[in-house]
Amino acid sequence: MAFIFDKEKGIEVLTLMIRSRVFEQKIEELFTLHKMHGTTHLAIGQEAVHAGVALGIEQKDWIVTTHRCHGHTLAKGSSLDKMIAEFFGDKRGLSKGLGGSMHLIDMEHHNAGSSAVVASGVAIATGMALQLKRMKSDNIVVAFFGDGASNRGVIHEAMNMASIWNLPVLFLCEHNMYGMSSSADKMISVPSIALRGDSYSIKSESIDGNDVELVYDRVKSITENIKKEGRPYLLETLTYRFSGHSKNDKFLYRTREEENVWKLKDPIDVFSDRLISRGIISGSEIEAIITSEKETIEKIANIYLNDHQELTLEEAMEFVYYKEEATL
Ligand SMILES: Cc1ncc(C[n+]2csc(CCOP(=O)(O)OP(=O)(O)O)c2C)c(N)n1
Repeated sequence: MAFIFDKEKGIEVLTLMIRSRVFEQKIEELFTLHKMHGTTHLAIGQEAVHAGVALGIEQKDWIVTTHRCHGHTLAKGSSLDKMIAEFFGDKRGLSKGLGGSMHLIDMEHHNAGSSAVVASGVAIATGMALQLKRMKSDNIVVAFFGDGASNRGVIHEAMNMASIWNLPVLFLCEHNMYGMSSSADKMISVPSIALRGDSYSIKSESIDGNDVELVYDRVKSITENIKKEGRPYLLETLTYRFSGHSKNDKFLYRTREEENVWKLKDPIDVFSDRLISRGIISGSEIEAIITSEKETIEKIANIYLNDHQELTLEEAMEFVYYKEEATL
């Protein structure tokens, strides 16, 4: 792999990936201890996709995420503080404590949010791309979706429309090998989801989603092309969900051997080893980053554990029936 990041950027990217990992480990702990309620979908193992995409697009480019949205949201720039508050159902949270883990929205950071309805975000993203085109904006929208979602009709309709209307949308398939307990190789009719772009005359490719520099490099160049040509693109990133589908997953649908093969491709280990071999950072410096990130997250979590503030019913109703129109 070519040298993509310099020392400063390399350490920034590694720190972001570590932050995402330790954040999700803490969230898992808090859900297990019943300090947080509802359910949660972790993306441990998929951090290279989140960091690579968020850094490969521009700050004013939009993302629309999925039920597995923590990593996308963090990488796009949302505050850890507001995210953790949201998970606690606290009114200082990103969605004022009304959304929880699956419904994170942050318009300030050009994140139009996520939904529990699988694949629905792709239609929203395509509509946003239409509006951006009408506004003659030169920004794009990234529509995240999973391998399971790739079989839903709405994605096919969205790709067809994006193609005939020349919309600036990057269809970003985060192929983590499973849709709940269903293995992708038993559920998908083509050897590569990228091939589905051909049906809609959309250029596409499939890449290693555990290589953050590769994801960054491809997303940067694809985004520039979408802006230049005004055509959509389908990028499939191959990765693996180390976490369960949601809390209480017993992993009965896959083997420990398979997991161990993927553990050798852990995106954080791969990138750490690469930075160490380039002489950019040492193993003990990486350990220090992990410790510092854990301490920061621990401190923030303790604030909301000890001081819980919910919206009143009146405030919640006012928020739900929000009168101002959202603008792109
Ligand atoms: C329309 C719809 N159908 C089914 C579900 C139940 N469901 C939640 S997540 C999920 C699997 C999605 O798999 P994938 O798109 O691969 O994303 P991943 O969970 O792997 O990130 C399903 C079927 C849902 N939330 N919405």
